[in-house]
Amino acid sequence: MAKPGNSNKKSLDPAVNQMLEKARKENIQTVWDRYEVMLPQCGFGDTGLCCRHCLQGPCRIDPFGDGPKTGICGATADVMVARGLDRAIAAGTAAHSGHAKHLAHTLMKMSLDKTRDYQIKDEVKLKAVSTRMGIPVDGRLAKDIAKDLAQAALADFHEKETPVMWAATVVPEKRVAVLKKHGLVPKGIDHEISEIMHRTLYGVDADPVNLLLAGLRCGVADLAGCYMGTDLADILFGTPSPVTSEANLGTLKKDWVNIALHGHNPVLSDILVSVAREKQGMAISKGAKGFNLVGICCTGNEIMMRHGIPSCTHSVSQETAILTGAVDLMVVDYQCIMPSVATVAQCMGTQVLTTMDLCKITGADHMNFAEEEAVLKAEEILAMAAGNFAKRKGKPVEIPEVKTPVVAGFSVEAIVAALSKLDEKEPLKPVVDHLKAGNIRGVCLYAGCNNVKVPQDENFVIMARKMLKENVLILATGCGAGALMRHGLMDPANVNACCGDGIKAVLTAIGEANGLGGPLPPVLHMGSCVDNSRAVALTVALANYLGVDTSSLPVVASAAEAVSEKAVSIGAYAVAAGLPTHVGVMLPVMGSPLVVDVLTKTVKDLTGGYFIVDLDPESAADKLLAAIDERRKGLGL
Ligand code: NFS
Ligand code: SF4
Repeated sequence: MAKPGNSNKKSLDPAVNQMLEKARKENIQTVWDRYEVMLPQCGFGDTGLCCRHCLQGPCRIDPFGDGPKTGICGATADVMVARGLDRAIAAGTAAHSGHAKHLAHTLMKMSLDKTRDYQIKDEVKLKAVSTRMGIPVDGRLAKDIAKDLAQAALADFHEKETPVMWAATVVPEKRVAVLKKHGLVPKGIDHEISEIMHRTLYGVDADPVNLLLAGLRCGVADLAGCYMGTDLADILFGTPSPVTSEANLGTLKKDWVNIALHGHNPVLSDILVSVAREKQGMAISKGAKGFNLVGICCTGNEIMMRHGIPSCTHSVSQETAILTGAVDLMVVDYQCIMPSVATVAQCMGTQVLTTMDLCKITGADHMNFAEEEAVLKAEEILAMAAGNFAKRKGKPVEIPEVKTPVVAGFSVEAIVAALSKLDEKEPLKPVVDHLKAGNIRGVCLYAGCNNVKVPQDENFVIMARKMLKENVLILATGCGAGALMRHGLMDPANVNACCGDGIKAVLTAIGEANGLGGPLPPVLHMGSCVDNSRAVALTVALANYLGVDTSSLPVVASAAEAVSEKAVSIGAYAVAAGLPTHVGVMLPVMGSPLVVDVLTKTVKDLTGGYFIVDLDPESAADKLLAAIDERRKGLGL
């Protein structure tokens, strides 16, 4: 066993490093220690050349020596790699759309009065989305519209005559035509996921290109799941608008009942935020100054975007929140929750509470959360946390004094509203004018996770800083947003130091037109991972305004430190949408030169998008800048 926390450069974040030092002293293992003992990782798995899809396996292919060149069934390296990638895309799609389906059920329960704890917070968006779905809205009660919309959402999961509406109605017509031409329009979200499971079964699809096309189509289904997740969350919990907050472990407060909300779906976290605000007395009665809710990962993004709740940490460093000893309760729903949080929590005497039946963790407590009694459950959770505080009170904690100011909340609606202060009739015109003038060279979205294989935040920070100097407008979501916020890139005070003159002028003009007395932050926080849909929506709005397809725009994306299969499925839809898409860690595809060639080159002829795999942030940024310039040229700019 390696010694815990042998500190080579593990994170760029000083707060994280401080906690890792504490872990080392107290002999508590973290993700970095477990990574070290895992090395060297298996080369077959690393390159995608191992298959366990049937009981004759496991099979592995030797790409270099005299070992096997096919699996026992005859599957080639190309087939193995393509099958593996497809299953990752299907898993990612299942997660995003599972989150969306959950929200559709919440909306349905609300509209049928099965729960009174949820309301329609954004009726304008309810009507806009419903209209897009062909649901009549005029003269109807919001609840009735909501019921139809929930039904339409649920209908998008199974195979039906019409395509998946959350895909077909959210991209430009030109893009729909491209997708149709190549058979990339999904018929049903669950249908595409299950078809991937079918075709990657022992003895089914053995044509790597056919497999990859199905993977891309499933990627488009993933866009639908994400888009639906964003739409329904905005309707139920409000569409974000700019809000100030803070990030990093320094947002935990010694004398407060600290509750860390971790996971993804606002169905639980949003209610907890509102109930905690009303029930501060529960915390005060236990000798605390009140409840201090903080977010981790994407649930953190959801409640930061809508309520300004601070984010305490993200992704690979989630254990460090518990290592402070100051968290009284970590409440999780699903996705990206390392099972190790329960182990670290046991060492620190912290309670972890799982809340969804599909995500229980040994060592954590479980309480099933249901919309029917959401407020009641929220009160129980708050009481649990307050009780834990009473036991913790007076005991030593170590909270790193590190936090950064954040301005978040940049939904497309908020961006358009801000731009309309510059041009009321054509809000997108100022952006397009700046694009033409070169003040905005292009747009780059940073998304996805932090990966233990990369010094935490390094790829994101190096790339974003470089591209800001090159006048690229930067959008961010997920734990990519987390990385950039923890390094000050969502603090307007850093615009001067970080941005090129062009982008500085743009951010300042928008900020001042909106009465902020200064610029917008260098990086615009668009939300959680499902909210990558917001970046797609902005791209589509620009494409429609210019009358071009999305693949013509100088817009690129990067999952610079990707981990989850969700990042893979998002990458698939970014490519299907026509975007050059960078991945900053190795994808398990290198064992098939054919698959690599299709993903990085051939697919460009189909969708206009393609993958760029580059582990070096400097050269990755250069490649994205080159892709931006190529597209500018294509547009005659
Ligand atoms: Ni996206 Fe968000 Fe974070 Fe990665 Fe996980 S929380 S859904 S998968 S780790 S960005
Ligand atoms: Fe081996 Fe083929 Fe079975 Fe995969 S499906 S484990 S390659 S025999």
